[in-house]
Amino acid sequence: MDSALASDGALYLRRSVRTAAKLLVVGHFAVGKTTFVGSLSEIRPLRTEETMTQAGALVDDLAGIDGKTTTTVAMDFGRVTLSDSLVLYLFGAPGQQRFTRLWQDMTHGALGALVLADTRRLEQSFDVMGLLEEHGLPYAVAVNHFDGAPAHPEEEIREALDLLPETPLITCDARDRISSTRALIALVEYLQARQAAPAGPAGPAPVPGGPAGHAAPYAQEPV
Ligand SMILES: Nc1nc2c(ncn2[C@@H]2O[C@H](COP(=O)(O)OP(=O)(O)OP(=O)(O)O)[C@@H](O)[C@H]2O)c(=O)[nH]1
Ligand SMILES: [Mg+2]
Repeated sequence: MDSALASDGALYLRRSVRTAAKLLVVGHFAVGKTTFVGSLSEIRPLRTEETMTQAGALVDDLAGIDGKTTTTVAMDFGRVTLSDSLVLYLFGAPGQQRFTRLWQDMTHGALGALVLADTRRLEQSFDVMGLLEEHGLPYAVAVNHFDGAPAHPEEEIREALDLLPETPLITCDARDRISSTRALIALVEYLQARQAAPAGPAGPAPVPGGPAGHAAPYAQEPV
């Protein structure tokens, strides 16, 4: 796949774009979702940040996270043109329990998700992985590396997160565009490989939220 960001700083889609796909960027509180979408987006990302309050400190665990003063209260949105013909729309979805209802809308039409994880609080990723499984959305996991966070061998992280052997596991720095792009490409390649795989006896896996049996990203004419 041509992994170069195709429209650096561009506002409008390239005329060559033929396929658009919606992907989610999910993870627990303060794992770096807003940072990730912001690093990657070629348009000014849509953010819904609000200042955190004392009341929020009781439910959102800030241990080990310095200098964070805002939190996402609805979603992040950004756009990445991954190749001449493929554009990705990224939706950052908060992972806290209180946002579960928002997921009904967020998951609609999504092809898959990138789960951001933090090795200091791996167990907090279970809620979002459970939600994705409930919604039938395939996902890859990207460990977002924070300063001072323990670096475990891949096998240990897989085991701790109880990942299937085929689930991609990558590391990234959400502040870095190239690193974040690599993580996204790992997800896209995984989704493409799943769709290219021979269909089982039950037929091709339907795209969640899409028309039944429609196993390819929906095609969209250039805007
Ligand atoms: N060291 C380091 N810090 C990061 C990284 N990614 C994000 N941060 C910082 O971690 C904090 C949380 O990042 P956010 O992007 O706000 O996380 P979030 O998941 O969107 O947070 P909520 O929306 O509140 O759940 C911010 O202060 C970021 O600057 C990273 O890869 N490394
Ligand atoms: Mg956020």
